[in-house]
Amino acid sequence: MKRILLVSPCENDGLKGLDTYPSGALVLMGTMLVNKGHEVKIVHMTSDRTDVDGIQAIVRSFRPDIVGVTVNTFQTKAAKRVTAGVKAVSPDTMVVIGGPHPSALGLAIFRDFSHVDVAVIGEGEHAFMELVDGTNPRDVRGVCYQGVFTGPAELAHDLSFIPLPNLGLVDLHRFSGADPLGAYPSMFIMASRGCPFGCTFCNKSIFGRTARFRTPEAVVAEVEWLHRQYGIREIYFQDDTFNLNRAWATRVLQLIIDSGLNKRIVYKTSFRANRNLIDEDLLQLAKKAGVWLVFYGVESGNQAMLDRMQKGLTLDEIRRAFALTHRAGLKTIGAFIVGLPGETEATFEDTLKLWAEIRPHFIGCGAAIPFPGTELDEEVTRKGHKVISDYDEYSLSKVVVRTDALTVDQLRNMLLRFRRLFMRNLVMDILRFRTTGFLLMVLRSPQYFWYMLRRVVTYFRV
Ligand code: B12
Repeated sequence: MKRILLVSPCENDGLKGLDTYPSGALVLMGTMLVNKGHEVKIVHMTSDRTDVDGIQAIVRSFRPDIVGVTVNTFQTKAAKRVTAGVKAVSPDTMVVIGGPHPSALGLAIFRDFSHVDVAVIGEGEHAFMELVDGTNPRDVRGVCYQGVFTGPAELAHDLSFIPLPNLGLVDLHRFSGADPLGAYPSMFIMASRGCPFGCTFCNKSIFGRTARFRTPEAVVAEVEWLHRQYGIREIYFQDDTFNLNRAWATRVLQLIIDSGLNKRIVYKTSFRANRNLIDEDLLQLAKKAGVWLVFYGVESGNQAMLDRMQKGLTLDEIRRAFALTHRAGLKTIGAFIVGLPGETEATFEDTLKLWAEIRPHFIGCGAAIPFPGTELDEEVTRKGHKVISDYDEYSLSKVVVRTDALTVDQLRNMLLRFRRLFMRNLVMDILRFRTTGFLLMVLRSPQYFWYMLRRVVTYFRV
């Protein structure tokens, strides 16, 4: 039996707010380790309000054999400090990192993370179990250590090893859920892995481009478990594309209806807007299954921009998907990216026009971020368009690249303009009861109300 400490570092701009959800990676691996008889502690620095001193104190008292740290590109600053801090108080503890950031960088990760013993590259649970079992990293596929990459690990074809999550390892009430919320508490499920599309801004280094699906029965068993065991009232199917395989999606939704879980839980999910993936029957079924909100990646209102980012989508398909979804009685979020290569004043105006036409109930609107391992990163680096290249400075609230036509200040102003327009519309929609369900939810949950108020205030900081 070993003691393992798992850490999700805070974001680069500090200990602010709450984490939306517990780290899927840490809950999954923590559960697998507990099921094997190990002792596990999970710390989310933001939600648990723990700084590096706090992590060191935990290391002193818990005396972990291994510390595992999950790292996405917005967590690099704290992740480095945590790995150094652990080694400072316990040099013999093995420090392992994994997640999108090291997976995209491979061996280059050690340039920044010199206190790390092993970096797990890509899908990592099996490699981590082997490391915990004491296997020499040399014999573990998919890891980097001491200047060596052992070669890519094979992706798991059969996802039935994924256990029911042990949320007893975290304090659920310290997580806000991804907004907008349909009910609280909210939790996410990854029902499939991988995405066959090739958007230039997306990093595919974890789950690759071949989609793999959990069985609909296993997915619905997890829904039931989360509700019964932990009182979860909203589930976010955070798959890259929940509607990629129609037969599979239909079966999941039908099982939710058959088991009555559509009456007890509400759902939100990510769909792609492609004509061959969306139709009225599927949307009606989703509605019946309790789905209240559908997330669509729209990105831009200019066709040449969509083509350039290899979105594999036309403006007409986007218009059709939003119209059908609203007709089925579902709410929508449209996600937009401002500042991808090719963006000009004119393409941005096209985006605003499309937004006004499709009228999503909510928007996600962020600056283009060149994550390592993406074509976007290659392009903006080649062109010298990155104004910030230190990952420790990356955050959701910063514009880090410019385009041929636009400066960072112009892009920042465009984002602010978009967000202001959206907020004005949202207020009008609430007054016109277009988002009644959302309003009721806010009133029913005072905790969420305060959270939303804070979000509105920070929304305009770009
Ligand atoms: C769910 C999700 C979210 C959720 C919740 C995330 C959470 N609490 O875990 C929400 C909605 C909050 C979210 C938000 C964002 N996300 Co997100 N999200 C995802 C998504 C779809 C799945 C992540 C997940 O849970 N997977 C399931 C778990 C099991 O997989 P995993 O975390 O990758 O872990 C595996 C390996 O990475 C590895 N591993 C990970 N950590 C560790 C640690 C150790 C010690 C070891 C050994 C192994 C290991 O092993 C795990 C098991 O195989 C991924 C895309 C994807 N398909 O991977 C994007 C992804 C992680 N998100 C991404 C981004 C960009 C964002 C946003 C910035 C989007 C935005 N513009 O708002 C925000 C900001 C997040 C933040 N604050 O930092 C990027 C990150 C890119 C990067 N280089 O960092 C991804 C990869 C999408 C992409 N393809 O570009 N996201």
